[in-house]
Amino acid sequence: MEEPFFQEAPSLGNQYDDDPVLRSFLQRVLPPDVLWEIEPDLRRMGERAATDILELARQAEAQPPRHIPFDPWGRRIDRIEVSQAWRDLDRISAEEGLVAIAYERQYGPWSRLYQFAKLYLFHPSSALYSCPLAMTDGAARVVELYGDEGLKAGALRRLTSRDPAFFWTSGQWMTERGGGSDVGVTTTEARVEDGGWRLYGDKWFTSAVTAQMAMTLARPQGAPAGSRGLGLFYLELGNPEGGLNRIRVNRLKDKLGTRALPTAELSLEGSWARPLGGLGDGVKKIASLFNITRLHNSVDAAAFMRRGLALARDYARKRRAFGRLLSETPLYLETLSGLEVEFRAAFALAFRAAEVLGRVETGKGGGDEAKLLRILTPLAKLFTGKRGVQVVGEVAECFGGAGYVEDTGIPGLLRDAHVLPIWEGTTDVLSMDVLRAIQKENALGPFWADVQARLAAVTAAPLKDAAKGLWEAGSRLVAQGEREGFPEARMREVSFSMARLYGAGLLLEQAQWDLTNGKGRLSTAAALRWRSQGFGEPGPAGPAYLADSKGLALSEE
Ligand code: MFK
Repeated sequence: MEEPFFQEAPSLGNQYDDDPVLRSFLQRVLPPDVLWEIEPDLRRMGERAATDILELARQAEAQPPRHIPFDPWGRRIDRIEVSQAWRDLDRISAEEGLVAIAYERQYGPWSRLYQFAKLYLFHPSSALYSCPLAMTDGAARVVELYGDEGLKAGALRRLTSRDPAFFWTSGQWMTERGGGSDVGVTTTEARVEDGGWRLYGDKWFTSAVTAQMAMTLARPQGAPAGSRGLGLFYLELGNPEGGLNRIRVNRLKDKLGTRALPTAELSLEGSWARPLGGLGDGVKKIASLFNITRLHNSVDAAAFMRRGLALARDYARKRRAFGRLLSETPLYLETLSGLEVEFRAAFALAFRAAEVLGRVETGKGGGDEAKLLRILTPLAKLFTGKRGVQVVGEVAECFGGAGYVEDTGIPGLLRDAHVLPIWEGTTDVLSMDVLRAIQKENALGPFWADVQARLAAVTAAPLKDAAKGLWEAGSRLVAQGEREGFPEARMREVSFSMARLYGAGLLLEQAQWDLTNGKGRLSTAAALRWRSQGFGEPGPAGPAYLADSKGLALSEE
């Protein structure tokens, strides 16, 4: 009798060794002695991400958090029960220095790249423990910028500790019922009571509610409306008696994905808090936090794409259909290669932004680099988040029906990826942030100068024409913006064009370096294929065009 047919599950190897894109990028940008020092650690994380950490993530997903509002005797306790695996992920995050590396700055401006490379390996195996770490990192940056000496000696040391018993994570409570985007309408009030500040109001999306502290926005009594009247406040979740700091947990959200991550609706009922850096300009201050979390989001998006591709690639070598392996099927390979090119562009953008962040925050980048970072952050976030969902969706299809079956793990990946374009600002909000960066910070000039610097360095024969074409397309886009300004209605299109243009420059730069170093066939193919997608200048957005858009959007003739 013929053997019954079973499909073989895809498996993961060492996630560092199996990632030529990451390794080649690090070889290009890091000084050799830095790479030599950190590589064993990355390789170790690459192994753990495919073994013990991955197993903890599976366990954490299988045991989602629970809200226990009352004790058996009727007292309100609002305890959040999480799995042992979730607690282990917290311990490992501290031990591995996933936040600490960035603040120890042992490798100066390259510490950020080291940290983000490690997080990129960790994230897709972490059941989104990467989310509390992103907020912890952002909170550490805010304390570094605006905190007083007490907070620096207290909270900052904890947020950046490698000792699991001392390590704290931080939440970031920005969203209220009035919205996650229009933060200026925050209604939580800060009142002076008992010689300090107490907060009253509701917070609608508070992830990582098991953190020890949080950064939040509140309007001091009598302060003006709008974002300038808001203050940025630090608070601790616990009180000295072992209960909560006058915080009521109304419920945990039942989310599409990120199921291991406790996200709550909270009421602050007089929670003790401290303002950071004076009372006003809350949105401006919290921007230093969400600019960090937005970069985490970008790196996480690239990491999800890469994980999906690693699984699909392994599957292609095992799965037979129509008498041949998928890895011998031209159309399947074409589809996968297109996804790989998307991933490479997303990776390049996210890690370039991380590289610039490292330079700016260690004082190595000048004013123009700060402006470059200002615009790269929303560009990287909006582009990678959106493309992350698309690539992971395609990956699910690569598995056929198996990609739709829960315990293969693929649906979980797809659900989790969907948070990327939403969390820390939607695609439209970020497109408007690109406009803000252009109009308020004059960031278009430094952006274009940086693209040009990359293109000017491309000298290898197979790449030169592409670089020239890009230069021309980029010049037209920038000239149009400088001449006419960019209309709000076209900002998504403009932002994606800018992201694709910048990504193209980065892919060419990597290909040039690879060719100079005796490799580069694939990075050349990736750069040329990416380039061939084109970068149209945005069309006009006059009244007739906008009226048609509205009619189509709202189905109004
Ligand atoms: C991982 C799992 C997660 C679980 C599920 C989560 C689901 C999602 C839950 C959520 O709700 S996430 C939503 C997170 N929300 C955001 O990320 C905020 C989105 N909104 C924005 O980013 C808006 O653009 C913003 C609130 C900043 C706009 O506010 P305003 O009141 O219109 O601000 P305005 O006047 O433009 O800016 C105020 C100041 O901040 C200005 O400085 P000045 O006072 O000097 O003029 C701005 O330049 C500055 N600013 C704004 N954005 C900035 C910035 N500075 C630096 N970087 C930026 N990005």
